[in-house]
Amino acid sequence: MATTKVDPKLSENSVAKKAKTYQGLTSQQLIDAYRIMFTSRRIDDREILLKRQQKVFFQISGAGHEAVGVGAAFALKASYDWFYPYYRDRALCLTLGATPYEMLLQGVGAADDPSSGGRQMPSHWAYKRLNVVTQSSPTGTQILQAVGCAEASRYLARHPRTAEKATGDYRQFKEVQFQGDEVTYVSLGDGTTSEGEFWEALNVAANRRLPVIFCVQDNEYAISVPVEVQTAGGNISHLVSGFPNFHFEEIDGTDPVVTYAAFKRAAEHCRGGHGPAFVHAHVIRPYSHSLSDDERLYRPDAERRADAARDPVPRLQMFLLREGILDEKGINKIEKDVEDQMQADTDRALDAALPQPETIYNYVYSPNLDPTSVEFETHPVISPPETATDGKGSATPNKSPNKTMADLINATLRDEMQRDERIVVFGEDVADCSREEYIKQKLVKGKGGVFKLTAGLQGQFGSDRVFNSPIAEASIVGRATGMATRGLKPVVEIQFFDYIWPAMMQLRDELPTIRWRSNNAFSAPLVIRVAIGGYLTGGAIYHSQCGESIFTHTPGLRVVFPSNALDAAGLLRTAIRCDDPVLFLEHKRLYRETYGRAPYPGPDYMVPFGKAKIVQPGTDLTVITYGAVVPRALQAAQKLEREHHVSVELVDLRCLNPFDWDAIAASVKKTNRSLIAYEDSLSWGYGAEIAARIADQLFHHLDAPVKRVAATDTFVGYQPILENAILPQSSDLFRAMKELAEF
Ligand SMILES: Cc1ncc(C[n+]2csc(CCOP(=O)(O)OP(=O)(O)O)c2C)c(N)n1
Ligand SMILES: [Mg+2]
Repeated sequence: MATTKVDPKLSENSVAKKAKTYQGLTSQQLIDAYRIMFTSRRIDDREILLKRQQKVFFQISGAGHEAVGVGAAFALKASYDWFYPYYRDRALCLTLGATPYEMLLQGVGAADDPSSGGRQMPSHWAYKRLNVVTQSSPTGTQILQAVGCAEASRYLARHPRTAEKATGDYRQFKEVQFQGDEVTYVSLGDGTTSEGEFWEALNVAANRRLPVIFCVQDNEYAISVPVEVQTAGGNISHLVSGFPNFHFEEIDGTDPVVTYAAFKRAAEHCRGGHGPAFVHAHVIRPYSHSLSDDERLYRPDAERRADAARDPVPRLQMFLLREGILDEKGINKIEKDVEDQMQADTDRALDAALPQPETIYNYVYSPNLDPTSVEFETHPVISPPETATDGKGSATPNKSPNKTMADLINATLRDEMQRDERIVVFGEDVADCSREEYIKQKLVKGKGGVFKLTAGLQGQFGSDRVFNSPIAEASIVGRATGMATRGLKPVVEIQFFDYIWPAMMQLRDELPTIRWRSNNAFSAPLVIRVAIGGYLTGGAIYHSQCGESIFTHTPGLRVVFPSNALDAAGLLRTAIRCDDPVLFLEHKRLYRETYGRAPYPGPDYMVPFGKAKIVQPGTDLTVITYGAVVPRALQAAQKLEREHHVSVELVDLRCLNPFDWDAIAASVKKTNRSLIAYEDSLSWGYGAEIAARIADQLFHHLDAPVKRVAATDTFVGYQPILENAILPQSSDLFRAMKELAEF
């Protein structure tokens, strides 16, 4: 925190008032508060000037929100507590220890901008050393992550060994720190309380009594939309007051002393383990929403004048004068110091080196651990049948050594959880039984997932590590992201791919962007297991969808789609041990299929990402596919061989991002014909990209057009006649292969 020792000659009154404190804040702290608040406002003014000179490219101010930031930061601890601020939190960040120079570096987009290396707009704070976690632009996405961060604090306090350094996987690169009683601060505007994720977050925080302080900075506007349009009844405090376990404060957030006192009480409640806190701070917005907005279009002068009368910066100045803490000279000295420093910082920032174009690919993925490398390539170690794991415990006698994909995923989860205490598993219905006593009293057997993939994990590892979540997919992914940012390894489940969409903001704008947008300061490696796909006979629209291309179209996310039990085990282990976020797609139809069963390949079996498998070699044409189309294509290929002596090379991609271009190219160069088959609807599907690349890069090797077989451009119907017509069948594949061979 910046401190100003005021010359006693300039401010004799301050000496006289030295002993007095203000809700625990000393005179010197109030002087510091003024310096910081004035600095914050002047950085905004400087950025506005620089924007007009086209030296910065965007500006959004913290004006009017300075007092709440300073008061909150005084009550909390930098580099100890955790912070998920939003863009108006300039003064909070300055108080925690960020410098004006660092902020100006972000404004100009400098290479050394510590928040993002020139990748994010100004006021998108991230200061690793201060535990200020990288911030994005979508309103409200930070809230669930903050909840996850608080959950991580709780977990680490209960499982301290988890924080120890380990080698041989992502843990080597993920330092974990915790204090035991740290709190997580998260802030948002009044308008942002309209987002569903806000309510999901309050619900979880209340229910789990998490040490998180929600700070709603209510300036009564969300761009041009006033608070009464956002919030039923116009006061968010009234709406949230029914949540249990909370400590509530509704305060004048233009007063740093009032704010400090409120945050002290809030932090005490959280640190004591009583639950979360909610601080509703009434503030003002003296500048327009951002420099792209002109509030005179929707706010009359009188309203703006009324706001200005509550401006926290002149108010604190008056307070200091009135209390005799500073005199006019003292104020002038502070302000001049700030202005001089600002000029020097601005000059320096404008001279700072800019990021170079060749750096754009840095930190899309982990620079430390490459999941395509040989480190992730191991061989199966098969136990004799009588001791092989059957997915329900390693010692259970076992008739056949061949296990289903469901069994091997379950067994892999068990072994990995055994090996790495940072793994937590949660999602809808994943626990055996939330009411533990029913299990303990042997009244029930337990569920463990609607497909039973997580069966027995809660029993073996306890309810801290395996637990149910509310039906709130954004909360599953958002909380997991917060936990992973802190160093845990959540392996969460989305029950059906068809219901992944509430989590889409987290999946598109948050999780995969964290490493890149923070220039590698933060990362959130985790695994999201998702049951996907059709061929269910009766699954209909909402239990049969694919849609993987939406996620392979998202940089920063690894996407895996195994077709058999052995690959599922090996790829899941790679997903867990690697240092990137992974979407692990499990085909429901394959969970218990006879095709592709295998013995458990042992506790270290891994398949590297981006390595296709040649399911059968061939010479006449190449079929590139994955997932549940693999067994259907194999059946078609075998029939074609039998009946027409056409030799098909069948390539199972196994991993969709990264994918094995080398294997595709080698095969197409050999056969000169290619068919891409996928279960998703045809147009814009995953195979479209593969087809385009083959056409582009292998044109001279082709003897026939690049063909595709996929689902129709419809949804999946319930009646089996419809489902069969919609999803690609073995007969469709047979026909297409035959045509291609005859071309
Ligand atoms: C999900 C999402 N929708 C819309 C926007 C555009 N947007 C940016 S700030 C904002 C208003 C936010 O208002 P409020 O939460 O009251 O915060 P304030 O700016 O007033 O501090 C909007 C609509 C966005 N960034 N994210
Ligand atoms: Mg607002």
